[in-house]
Amino acid sequence: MRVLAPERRVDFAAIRKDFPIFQQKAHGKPLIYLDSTATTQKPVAVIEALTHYYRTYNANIHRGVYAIAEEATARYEDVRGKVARILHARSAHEIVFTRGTTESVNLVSNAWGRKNVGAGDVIVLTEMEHHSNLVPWQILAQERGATIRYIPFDGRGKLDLSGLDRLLEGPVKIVSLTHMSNVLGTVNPVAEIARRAHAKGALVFVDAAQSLPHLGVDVQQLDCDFLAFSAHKMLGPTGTGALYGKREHLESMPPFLGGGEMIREVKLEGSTWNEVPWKFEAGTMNIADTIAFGTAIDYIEKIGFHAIAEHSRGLVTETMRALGEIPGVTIYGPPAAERGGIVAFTLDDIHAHDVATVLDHEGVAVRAGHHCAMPLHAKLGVAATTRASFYVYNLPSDIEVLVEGVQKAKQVFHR
Ligand code: C6P
Repeated sequence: MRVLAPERRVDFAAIRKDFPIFQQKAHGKPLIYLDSTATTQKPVAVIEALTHYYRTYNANIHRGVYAIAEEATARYEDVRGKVARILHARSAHEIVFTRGTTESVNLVSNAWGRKNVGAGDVIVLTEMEHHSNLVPWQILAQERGATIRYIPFDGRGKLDLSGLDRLLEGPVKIVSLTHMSNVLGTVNPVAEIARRAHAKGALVFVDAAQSLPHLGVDVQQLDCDFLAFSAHKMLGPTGTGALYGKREHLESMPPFLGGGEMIREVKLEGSTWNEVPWKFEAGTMNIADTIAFGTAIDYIEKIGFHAIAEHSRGLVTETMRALGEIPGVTIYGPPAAERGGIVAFTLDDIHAHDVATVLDHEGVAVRAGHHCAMPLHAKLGVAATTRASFYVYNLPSDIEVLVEGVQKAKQVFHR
């Protein structure tokens, strides 16, 4: 990766060359990957970190006293420190490795939720949540006899906070919300919501699956109690991610999964737990992928979250302008200046899957459907949207191909 030195301007065209997948063709055309919200592509450094682990120091962590086991343990724990650094956590003890955002939500809804949420209690979510930050809370509420209240979506792209104080009245135990919508790109005012929730005695859980990769986050500035993200959405491998939790919460929670390594002492009569965060890391963890995620963090830090956010904003601005000029295109969500690198749209009454199929034949990979946000789509009044999303390897030329493809879809379906 080359970063142009004095002006600190990032050469995104050079960055693209670090991603081997772009040497592939799709339907004989150059691959234009516009589905980074689903998962990002991986730079060669991350792919090599995986093979380097398996080739040279593959061993289980926290167990062996031999050299390669100690190296694996040190490198795995080193990533915990990197995650704490990018999140601005107070300590690496506040970082629990998980399989990703979904598992992090389930960890808290089970371990914290079963201890702290009872009959008649209230959980506050929003109408723009991904199913991963909705279904686990629904399961908890059903099991405990709690109720869920939803911060409404204003229909144009933002949360309607006018009734928030009323929603926070009574035995509200937790407010859980997305920092950045995976459909609209909307960036929610989490710090303000956290301040108002804390004033009423509720905890705040932040789904940062999209915001961390696109904008960077600061857990102390947000003052959230928990925060979840997935490594695979920020250049890392699949199957790993993390939960941030304020240490006092993690310490007061019972374990989520039982098994090896999460214990201090096991007797036939009962067991005691390891200290945090290892209390929540039962069994053999995803060692290789977590270590390679550390390489992804190094790569991202060289670019800088600020540069990534600026780059995405530029691409989104141009996409919204160019798509907006095509008759029949409806773009959902707030103006470009108020969103991350995501643009969801419909084209006349052509089904989103049909639009995506035409684009696929042009080499353009976009996602079509409800994007695991069915309640949000119900609010938008559409069953499905076509979604283009960007990351560090996308260039303005990708938008030209996207726009030509959408025009072609219009012709194909004779509208
Ligand atoms: N959204 C998308 O295409 P996992 O699957 O655990 O890594 O992430 C779940 C998740 C949670 N919250 C938000 C805001 C998300 O965007 C996602 C994943 C992908 O939109 C896959 S459905």
